[in-house]
Amino acid sequence: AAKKKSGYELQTLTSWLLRQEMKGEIDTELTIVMSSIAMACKQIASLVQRAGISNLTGVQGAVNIQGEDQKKLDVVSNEVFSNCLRSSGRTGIIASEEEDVPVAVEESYSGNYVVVFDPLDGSSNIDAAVSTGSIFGIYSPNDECLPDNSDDTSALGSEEERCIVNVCQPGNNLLAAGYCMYSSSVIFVLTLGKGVFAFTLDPMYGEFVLTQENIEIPKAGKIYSFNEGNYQMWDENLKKYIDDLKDPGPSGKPYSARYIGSLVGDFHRTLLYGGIYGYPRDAKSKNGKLRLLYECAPMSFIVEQAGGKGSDGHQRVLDIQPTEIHQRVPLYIGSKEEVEKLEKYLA
Ligand code: AHM
Ligand code: MG
Repeated sequence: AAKKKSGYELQTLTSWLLRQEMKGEIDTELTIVMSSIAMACKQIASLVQRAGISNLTGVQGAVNIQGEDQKKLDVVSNEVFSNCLRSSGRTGIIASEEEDVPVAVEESYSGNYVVVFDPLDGSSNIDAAVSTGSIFGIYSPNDECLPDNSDDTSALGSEEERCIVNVCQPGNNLLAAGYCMYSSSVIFVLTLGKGVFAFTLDPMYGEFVLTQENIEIPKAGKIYSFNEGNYQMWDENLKKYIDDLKDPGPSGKPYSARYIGSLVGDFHRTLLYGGIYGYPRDAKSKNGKLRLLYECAPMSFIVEQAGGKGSDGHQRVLDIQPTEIHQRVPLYIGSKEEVEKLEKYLA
């Protein structure tokens, strides 16, 4: 279970990051990228909280590349995230769930890191003030593909191709990943590849304060989180798995169902309480709904850092080599034993 920070020593995200830098866990550049992401999350938190007041509820009128209605807040959050990353001066390429293709940051502001993000996940919940979140992952440039300044870069094809190649990296290459949940508290969860840390936004000071260190997900947990409205369209072996979870068995206690419909909220609960979250493939959506780059890979990196598992039902999500930027994959994520049990049913 997660250790709670106790005592009087308050550590802000900024001072924690600087400490990681001093320890040599991250370089200055990455520290700056992380701070700019935290800044974006604070701005989005405030936009989400005031949405009903400032007329930011409802749809924008546009449809994104994936055929989904964009909410006003999807569009604004995307701008906030991408502006913060650009002005950090440390990102080279940014890729968003809400944009058609990844883009190179203009030269004068450009740095090295490749950042993928979903600026506002679960936005169907927004108009009812239910939890939402932002998700991000940070990669190094894919060296084979990045031109160095002196070389002729024409062999690399268009800039768009260069960006896509740099973004299509397997989750195994992630340097850092995290999310920010906009809920009854605003919580920023982060891994730099050495454990998972959570920071809570103190609304009084506007600072993220370290509240949990080295979070460990319970090995097992009796909560499942699936959109069971899709049950009829699921594969038979998945139906059998879910049916068995509902069987009270000798203990007389079946699993409990919890589903918000916001990956960040459903994942955060799973991380702390244990259990399993799933977004399966079904008869209509052969690869499920969630995006490998912006949702499944970052969350899988975090869950593994907490001792859990992230799987597409057959293999580690982090091992999947993306072939398209908006690629979808089925996702089963959570406590190690629960994900392994599910994999046995699907085998
Ligand atoms: P979004 O990125 O368009 O918000 O969609 C992703 C969301 C996840 O947060 C959530 O887990 C899932 O979609 C819920 O989908 P459904 O409504 O089909 O259950
Ligand atoms: Mg999303």
